[in-house]
Amino acid sequence: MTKAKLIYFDAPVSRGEECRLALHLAGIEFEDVRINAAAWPVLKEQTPYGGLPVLDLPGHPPLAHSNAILVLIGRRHGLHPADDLEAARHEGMMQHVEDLRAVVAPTIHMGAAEKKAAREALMAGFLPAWARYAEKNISGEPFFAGAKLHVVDLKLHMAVRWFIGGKVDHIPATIFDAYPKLMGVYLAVREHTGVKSWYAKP
Ligand SMILES: N[C@@H](CCC(=O)N[C@@H](CS)C(=O)NCC(=O)O)C(=O)O
Repeated sequence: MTKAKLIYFDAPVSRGEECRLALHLAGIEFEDVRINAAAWPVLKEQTPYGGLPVLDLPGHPPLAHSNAILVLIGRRHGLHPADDLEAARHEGMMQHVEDLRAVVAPTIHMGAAEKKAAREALMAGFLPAWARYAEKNISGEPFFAGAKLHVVDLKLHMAVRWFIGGKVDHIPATIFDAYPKLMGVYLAVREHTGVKSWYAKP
């Protein structure tokens, strides 16, 4: 292996896409390995913790867990704070996004009636609370900590984009409209030159 390899499912979403964006913004040339569902059961057992993304760096054991991957890329390439306390504050928000995914992901494979009930319950409690806490901890503008984009912003962007696309059944696409700082991070990342250049790639 001569260059970094990011392994994820064949979709521009979630934990994999935020790591691809971080690698791209860091200027790291990497192999973008996209796994199809049929290949996953065999590969799963070969990954460190049974999940994707996995980052392979030449000469090192594979790295797993999106936040660990993002923090490593961020630290090495100026996309994560050098100050350890500020870094921990960013990592807290990154964990907040993981908490959101952990609660919503189990509803994806539910049957129709169970899914409707579960998501309506999330809309009545967990999701507005999640957004409120996210909003409360965004200290800057337009990004999480001010003028500069960090890996935490990529993570927040992917989380917001998941819901506001209107494709999560029983969750209105307007869910985050009342949270201007959260929406501001989403928009600022979407409009970032480096992010745009990733999506302009052939
Ligand atoms: N904590 C891990 C979670 C990894 C995870 O659950 N990834 C999902 C895709 S976003 C996955 O691999 N799902 C397939 C499976 O668990 O078999 C991370 O942050 O990367």
